[in-house]
Amino acid sequence: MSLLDHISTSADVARLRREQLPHLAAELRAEIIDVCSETGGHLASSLGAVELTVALHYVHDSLRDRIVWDVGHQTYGHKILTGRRHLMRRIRQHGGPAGFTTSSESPHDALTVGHASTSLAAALGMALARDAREVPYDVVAVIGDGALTGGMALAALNQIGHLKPRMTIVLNDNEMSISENVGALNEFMRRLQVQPWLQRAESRGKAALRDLWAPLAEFGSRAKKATRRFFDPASNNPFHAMGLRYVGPIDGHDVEQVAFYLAHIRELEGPTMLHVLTRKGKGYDVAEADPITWHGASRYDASNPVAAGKGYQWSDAFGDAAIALAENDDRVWVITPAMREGSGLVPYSKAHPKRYLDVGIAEDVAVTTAAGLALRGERPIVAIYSSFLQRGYDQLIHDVALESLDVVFAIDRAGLVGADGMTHQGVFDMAYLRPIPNLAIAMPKDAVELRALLKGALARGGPVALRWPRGSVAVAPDTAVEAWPDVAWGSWEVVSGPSDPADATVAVLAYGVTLGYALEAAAAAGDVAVVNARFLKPLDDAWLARWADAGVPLVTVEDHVLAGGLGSAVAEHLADAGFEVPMQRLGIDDVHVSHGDPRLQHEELGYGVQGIRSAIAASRARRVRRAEDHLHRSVEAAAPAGGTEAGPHEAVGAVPSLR
Ligand code: HTL
Repeated sequence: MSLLDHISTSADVARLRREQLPHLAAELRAEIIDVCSETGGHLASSLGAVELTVALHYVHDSLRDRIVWDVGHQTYGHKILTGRRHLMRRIRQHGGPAGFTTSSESPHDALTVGHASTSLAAALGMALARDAREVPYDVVAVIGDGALTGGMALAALNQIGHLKPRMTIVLNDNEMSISENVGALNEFMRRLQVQPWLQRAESRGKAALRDLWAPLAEFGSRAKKATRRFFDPASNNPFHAMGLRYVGPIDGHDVEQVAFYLAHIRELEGPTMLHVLTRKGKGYDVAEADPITWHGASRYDASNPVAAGKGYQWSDAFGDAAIALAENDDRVWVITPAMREGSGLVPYSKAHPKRYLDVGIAEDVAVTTAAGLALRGERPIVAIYSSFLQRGYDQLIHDVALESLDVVFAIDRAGLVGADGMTHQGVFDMAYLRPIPNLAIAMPKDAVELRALLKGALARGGPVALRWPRGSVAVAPDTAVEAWPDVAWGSWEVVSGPSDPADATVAVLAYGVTLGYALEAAAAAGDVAVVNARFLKPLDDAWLARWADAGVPLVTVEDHVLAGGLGSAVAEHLADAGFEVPMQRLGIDDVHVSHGDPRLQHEELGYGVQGIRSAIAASRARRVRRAEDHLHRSVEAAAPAGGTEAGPHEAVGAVPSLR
């Protein structure tokens, strides 16, 4: 029987003998590799945190204490140790556990999370609450070196160092964000590792450690004296300067050592940062060798792991277009907040390294740096995921939009994103962008249109938000920028069915992925116009006026929340213009959508092919009804007073079932 078989909570880990901890870590690592081979997921980060996870559960109790994992993507081990082992084969799939810590999933998860850099502020709040109520529990934040690049994390450190609540901050430093970590703090942490005095201190710490283990809980004065040299050594250390006690760096894969320091630190007053060095992908050759590819793995054969190719993605289409545009115009820059790979920018970063900027996990900095560039005549493109742009909202309004600066937002992962789930859904951006004056918003239907819109956005000037979904797209033909087709700014296009409203029973307005669904749903119906409503702002007013005037019922379809999306925009516009047009709006209705297969979720939420078909049928029936009502009224109007039983009754009676 394995050790893991006996573990479903921290208390079970705490019952182990300390010599058993490395065995538990080995089992946990093997289990994570096996689980991810079936499910995919955040393999490399979870592997790097295995010893840390075991040590945390050995020293702390995640039911009593609050362990706040930053991002929460490195917690597969934590989930396995806390009663979710049997569910892990469905992690990130519909009905299975989330890929991040989620409070509603387990009381062991202190925070619902997925976005980076929140752990320190949340842990600070928990520590303050604890102290206010005088309840005895520990608060531990676990933050990666990547997440520490976020302004929120740094601002929280500033508060923690000021208020000094008792808490442990574990800095899990693997030198990597998703790609190589960036920034001055990162450089400082590299220097910390090579300082000879620290290495000496570390070996002293290790020697002391051997003497001090038994019993773990009893740290007499000898222990304290021996370890004091290692604790708090750095007077020129920025963490120290911010008011934290700093310990480390220590080897984060020596589980006994990590547990030793955690146990010691929990006895100390005030905030202490324990700096642990780990290796992303630890213990799995391929992931150690290429932690970037194996950061977010697709499923693989555990005995012969080969990273699955993803095919040509929307992100690649953007990256390729950006390279071409930057070649054409030396004012074009691309800025990413730590998402080089996900945003398709690896080739761009090599092609135009001087006009490429990774600012770390700092979306706010990405947006305002773009504002600064634009103020000096450059043409920045901020490549950003829809859900992460939420972090740059104030900057977008205050720093870019108020001055109407020439900044293009290349918004990736717009719509439901699948396995990453609730925290990463890109379904709010139009609602929060639409109210911003002079900001244009559009979504292309394919890679050719993406190019055209990107080129058009740079030509238009001012702030422009272009969005595209996660997933694959057909490669656009290899043509020079001058030959890229233009899109008339603000125009929609009928892509199938009648282009004259007089011939249409229903018009379906869709954009992005839903356009494909609309085409499929309307495939056999010659009277249904399917419209690529690619501009969300400005709407195609002229088109709308013509079709509304003809009274054609509209169905809007979007992979976005209904509140504030295309449907809302169209309804508001028609109401303001005095049209009364029957409308159905399909999209996400006031719910948070968790992880799952987006195609199935679109169907479930009523805006997949079936949902559109039903909406078309309902609109068609309504149209027929209206036509009959109209006919009825005109016949009644034409009939002589006290008229005969003939004519009108027949006409109305012919379609009783529709009433
Ligand atoms: N921006 C924000 C605000 N949140 C997230 N989660 C991202 C971007 C994307 N992201 C991750 S994981 C990750 C990023 C940038 C790297 C985190 O690096 P860290 O941890 O050093 O903290 P490591 O993976 O163990 O090295 C996800 O979305 C999962």
